[in-house]
Amino acid sequence: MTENRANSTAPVTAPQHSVEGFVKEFLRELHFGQGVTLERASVNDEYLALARTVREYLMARWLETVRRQRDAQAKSVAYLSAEYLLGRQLDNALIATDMTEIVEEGLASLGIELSTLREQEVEPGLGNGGLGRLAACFVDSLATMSVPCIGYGIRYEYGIFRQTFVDGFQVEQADTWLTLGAPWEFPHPEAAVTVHFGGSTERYTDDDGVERTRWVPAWDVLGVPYNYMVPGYQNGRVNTLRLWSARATKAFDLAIFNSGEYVDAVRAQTFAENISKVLYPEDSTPQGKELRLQQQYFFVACSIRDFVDNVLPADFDLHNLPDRIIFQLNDTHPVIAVPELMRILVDEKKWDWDEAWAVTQKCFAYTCHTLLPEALEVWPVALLGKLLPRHLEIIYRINDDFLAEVAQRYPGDELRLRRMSIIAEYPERSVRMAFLATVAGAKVNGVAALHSQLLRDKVLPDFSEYWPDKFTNVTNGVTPRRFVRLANPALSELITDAIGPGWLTDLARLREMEPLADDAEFREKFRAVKAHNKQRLSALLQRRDGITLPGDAMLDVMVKRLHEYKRQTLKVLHIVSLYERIISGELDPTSIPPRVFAFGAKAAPGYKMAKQTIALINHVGRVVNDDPRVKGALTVVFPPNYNVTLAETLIPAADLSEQISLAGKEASGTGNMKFALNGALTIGTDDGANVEIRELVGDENFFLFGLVEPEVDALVTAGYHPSSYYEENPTLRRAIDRIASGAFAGGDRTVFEPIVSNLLHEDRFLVLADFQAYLDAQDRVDAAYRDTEAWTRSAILNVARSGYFSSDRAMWDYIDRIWHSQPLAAR
Ligand code: 26W
Repeated sequence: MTENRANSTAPVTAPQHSVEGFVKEFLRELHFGQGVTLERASVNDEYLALARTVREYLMARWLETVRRQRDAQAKSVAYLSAEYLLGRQLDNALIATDMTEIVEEGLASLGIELSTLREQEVEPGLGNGGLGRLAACFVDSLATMSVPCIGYGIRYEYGIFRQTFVDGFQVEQADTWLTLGAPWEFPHPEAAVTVHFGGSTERYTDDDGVERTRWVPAWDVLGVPYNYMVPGYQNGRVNTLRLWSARATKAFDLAIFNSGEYVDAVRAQTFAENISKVLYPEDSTPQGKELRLQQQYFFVACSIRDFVDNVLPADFDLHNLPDRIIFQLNDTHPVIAVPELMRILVDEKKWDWDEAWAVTQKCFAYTCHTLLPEALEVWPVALLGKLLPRHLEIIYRINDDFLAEVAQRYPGDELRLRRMSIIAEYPERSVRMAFLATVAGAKVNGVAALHSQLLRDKVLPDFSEYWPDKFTNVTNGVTPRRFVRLANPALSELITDAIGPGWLTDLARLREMEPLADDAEFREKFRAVKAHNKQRLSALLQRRDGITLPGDAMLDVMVKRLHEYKRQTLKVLHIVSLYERIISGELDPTSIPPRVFAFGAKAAPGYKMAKQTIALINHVGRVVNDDPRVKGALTVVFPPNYNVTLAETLIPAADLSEQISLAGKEASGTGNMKFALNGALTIGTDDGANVEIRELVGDENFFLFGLVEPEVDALVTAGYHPSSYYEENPTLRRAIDRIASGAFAGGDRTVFEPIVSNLLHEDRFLVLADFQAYLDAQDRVDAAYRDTEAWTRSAILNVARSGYFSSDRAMWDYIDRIWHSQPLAAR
């Protein structure tokens, strides 16, 4: 039957790659897909028809890629990530298929502008920040490199909240990204898998007389897969991203419906479907909420089930699993996959424990994305045991075996056992997910050189001593397709004119541009690109938010999640200090280059200090922008709802990239890479990937300031007293006093009092200690900016020397150091 079907399958062919072919297909989609005529079509009708037309061009490639991967049975990467911050799909698909011109022309012939339809797309914001965007860059690279990969995650019905400002304060709104239609997804309800929760475990003797355990769950949900295309860049490949959506199971409702409790049954349905309802907006402070653990187990259980039952051939011997798969754990969020695979092998497949553990240990690798101790996930044993009783038993057994091994290597070292135990006893008995991932993973990596070093030395020192070879570094990267080609077409054209198009898949080739930094004509063109991008940004902000940018100013940008360790407050103090020095007559505003300070940042809804900081930026902005004494010299803008789409217009326009986290706190950063690749200079601390950026672009093209990590450590150990900086530095004191005076809150001293008193009495992230160094570095920025030719030269060198930060390179590093998989042979 299957044989016959395979033989009789007609080849799937894409529509004709021409303007006429496109127009025909587009109108067909409009008529038969949307059910409207061109005269009556809304912008949304046209957008949906366009999206469906473009995906038809990808379809043949997708089916072919899946078939080839199946045939080859090559080792695949399963990227397990609770977040994918994809950004808009349309333009990326057009670039991947090289269709932009055809589509532009075809639509124009119908009187439609492509740019209007582009703006209709609501981006899928299924992630919080860097970690989610990294996952999206990685799957893009793997598709472009023809490496077999499935991305697994959650199809949240509501992604990261939409941010609005009311009187300068953040107000969150639900992100209803699905309401106008979701043309990029392919739901497969028929392929749903069942996931169990709760209940208890019981011992029994199997047919062979072996004592075994089984899980008797209490309730279950269905996971419905939604497939998304991940097109490689003009290489004919399309990989799959499979996101899971929760539905109530039939059995579940039947039981309750039959009991006559109709309303309860419907409520139970809602309960099940809650699991994939909303993305947790917390970035770096895990909340330990039951629903979050449900989400984690839900998507991981669906994914492993899917891989074992659907991706592998029916007769596959699971002893060979490590030859076919590596599950890459994107932070600790999917780590519950470890006991899940053990449960399948031991309880369902009836393997011996040791046999199962040997295989499991080869199937996982773990990436850590943080250094903040409070960001390391722990799950209370009480909660985990209630939701996943069998998994808890398995974790205990893994821990017992592991600690027995450690005890053998370090006899009598009780303290070490306590330190290394996967189970923490204080303040509450709980499972340390990072430890579980480290014990189970074949490899553990950090995301920048400095981070990987600190991970070994500070976060997991006992483990790196125990398994020195387990630890490795892979510095993050970003996809040049989205963050240069798509976001910055003008620069892309300039680069391609200069060195040819090869750089887009081999970013190291940007080096070939280096000599052009000394070519006056090229510098002129480079500046024209920047100016063009600033105009484009200016037009967008006017349209989007009614924000007017001044004509000719340095664009100084800080965009990232709002977090104390990232130190947006330090930037505010810089602005307030300049403002205060100008209005007090100390600083002549015409003596400094005019600057626009642009911010973009969402705060976790429950993070008070972060939300206050947002309000402070907005309030400072209002006062500064309205004061004629600084008009033209200082402008503060903070467009709400910073997301991937806004980043794509903001980053290419930037002159200065603010990367000012406290040294030793930012694991890597990836925004820093996007800015450098788009020709901004960085002002930054010696932190995360800033270290590597500076090494590559050169000291003279980077504004370094601030304490280095060992100095931070020493200062904190010695006892840090922020108020002494306040007392000893009049510039700092005047800036803080101005905030404290209520000058930015209509005279009300209470509004920003928490920020002021936090800075003076706690200042966990050493803002005051780095203040003067930051101001001095900003003076160097001003001086450098005045020499236009030298600045442009530095900007060009930033682009030319940042090719290392391609996510393609990062993927090769994962392949070499962690996965040991191979790209599919070229056709
Ligand atoms: C609620 C729990 C939680 C904890 C951590 C949610 C999300 C996180 C993420 C790890 C936060 C995050 O995005 N981390 C960032 O990951 C980037 C990609 O590696 C790095 O570049 C950033 O430095 C790191 O902060």
